[in-house]
Amino acid sequence: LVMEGDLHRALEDEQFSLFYQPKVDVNSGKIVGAEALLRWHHPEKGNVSPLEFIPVLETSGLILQVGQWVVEEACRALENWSERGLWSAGMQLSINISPRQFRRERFAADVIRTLDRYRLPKGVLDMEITEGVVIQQVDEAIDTITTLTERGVSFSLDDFGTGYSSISYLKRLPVATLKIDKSFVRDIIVDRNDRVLVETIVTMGRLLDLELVAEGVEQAEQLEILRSYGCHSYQGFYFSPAVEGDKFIELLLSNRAKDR
Ligand code: G
Ligand code: G
Ligand code: NA
Ligand code: MN
Repeated sequence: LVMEGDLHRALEDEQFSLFYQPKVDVNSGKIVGAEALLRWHHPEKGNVSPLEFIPVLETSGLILQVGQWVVEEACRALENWSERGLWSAGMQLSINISPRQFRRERFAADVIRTLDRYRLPKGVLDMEITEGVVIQQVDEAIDTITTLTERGVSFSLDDFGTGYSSISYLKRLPVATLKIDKSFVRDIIVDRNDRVLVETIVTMGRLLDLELVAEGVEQAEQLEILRSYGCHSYQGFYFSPAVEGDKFIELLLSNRAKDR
């Protein structure tokens, strides 16, 4: 059982870390970005799954502080990778933004201040949101996205297809990317319905000039199908799970070696 007190201490004692899962171009096989995923190592319990502790962060309101820590940590990582020449133009790091964090009035201002403090250029940071962030107050959500887009932050609609009215949000929200949920990818080889749904999402997304990222790719044959539909990039255990910072730098180094 995850307790709120443990999470307060986790923040103070720096028990949180970010792991990074590469996003890979379906054609070149090269890393084009990554998703940062929050990890918690409890001194006695060991690693606790985000599925257990993120809901507690949400209900306690601690997600506001932890979310700001994630923004900072992502900016620090981007600064580090850029200084080492590992983060080329066009690559993006995505962070997950929870609804409560996104809806806070000062959210955009805080993010912009952090980007400025690290002197990060436009185009390096992406935010993954779900339709939960816009379920009420769509106009406010559009304002927040627009303000951050002007500072060079892009937005991805996460878990696309699993919500209640994904298509109506797509019509209104100025996002750059659709992330096809892993539940559609899992059975894509054996389930014709999933193939039809994914092909339709990719076709629609391309016609709307959106970037398409497939999640949960575990097998070469899944990747092959996604490539044939025109999906741009993918994440999944087939290439790599989320890995710690040092390991991710190794992946970036071997990625750069592919240029030579
Ligand atoms: O890799 P995985 O088990 O970490 O992720 C589980 C869930 O936790 C996913 O739904 C993911 O979006 C969410 N998650 C991971 N990191 C963060 C984070 O930094 N902030 C928020 N709000 N959610 C996150
Ligand atoms: O909700 P969100 O899409 O942010 O969650 C990402 C989740 O997907 C994380 O828990 C991450 O560990 C998980 N994940 C990443 N790649 C794969 C994969 O190839 N297969 C499965 N089953 N899960 C994956
Ligand atoms: Na995500
Ligand atoms: Mn997702």
